[in-house]
Amino acid sequence: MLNRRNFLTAAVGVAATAGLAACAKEDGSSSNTSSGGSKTITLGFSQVGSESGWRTANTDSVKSAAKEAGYKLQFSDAQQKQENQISAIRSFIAQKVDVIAFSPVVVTGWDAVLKEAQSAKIPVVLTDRSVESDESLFVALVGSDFTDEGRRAAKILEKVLQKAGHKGKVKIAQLEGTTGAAPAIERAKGFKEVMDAEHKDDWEIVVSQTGDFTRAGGKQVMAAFLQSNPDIDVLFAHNDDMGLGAIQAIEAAGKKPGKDILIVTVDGVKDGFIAMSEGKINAIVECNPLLGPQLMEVVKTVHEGGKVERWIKTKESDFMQDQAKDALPTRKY
Ligand code: GYE
Repeated sequence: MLNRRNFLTAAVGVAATAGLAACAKEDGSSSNTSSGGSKTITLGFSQVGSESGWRTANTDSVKSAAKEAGYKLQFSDAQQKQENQISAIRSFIAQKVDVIAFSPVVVTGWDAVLKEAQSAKIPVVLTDRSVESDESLFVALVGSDFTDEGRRAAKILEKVLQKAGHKGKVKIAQLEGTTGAAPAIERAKGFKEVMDAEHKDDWEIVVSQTGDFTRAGGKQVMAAFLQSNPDIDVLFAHNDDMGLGAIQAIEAAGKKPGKDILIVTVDGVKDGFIAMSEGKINAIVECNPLLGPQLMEVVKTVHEGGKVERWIKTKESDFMQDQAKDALPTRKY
């Protein structure tokens, strides 16, 4: 996975792979030529699925940005299954697309298919999530710093606890994202980092399990958490959708979300903001899904054999409950 330490070393790999992109043009394996001599870029994009509001917004952003850029987009939805993403990538290679972009459902298991893309001289751009692979196998990542999001969640929880006047021990339930996915691993890591450094004595994660980034998962797992640990003070959900599902479970158990159980989530989708404006979520760490325009720029540069930054991040903010109502009308997703 990308981190600040290997950021620079990786830049060397970019130059090398950007060179590959140039080769792809020279040897004619990119075959889409439109009138006027300029090439229509064909982009193969393998999406994770449609598990959350974030994902829907991300898909819309990719599709509309590709259209705007005038690219031919081959879009494939993997329904949260790695094997579907691997077959989609293989089919993009067989079709000789110009560039492949994908949002890897989990971090491991990509080397073989990425090597096939490299042998076919098709550059690969990661979007949203990273992989644990040989870094020469992809040119760039367009996506957020999930470890930092985890840290931000812990920092904003400090404010939430203070505002709620919570004193003493804090029993935390964590709803994790998809097991093995970069945002699940890294959000948990960033949160724990702050917790271990600053709240070793007062905060404790008493239960932690995956809800697979879905509302249904969040609801089901939270119901089980409440059975085993009825005295939970805080819920940290790795995304809004799981938090929204958990709210239903909390209400069904006769408790008040946002009061009896303080809730911090990640993403900042509209439904999350609505729940926050109703007082049911206490704070949201924003993770921007509108990656389409930046992705299209990277695709163009890579296709032309140019250099791109290794990790392209978007600007994100944190929101407390009292900001929800004002922010709601201008939320774009
Ligand atoms: O937080 C979650 C989605 O990878 C950042 O995936 C993305 C995450 C997002 O299902 O809602």
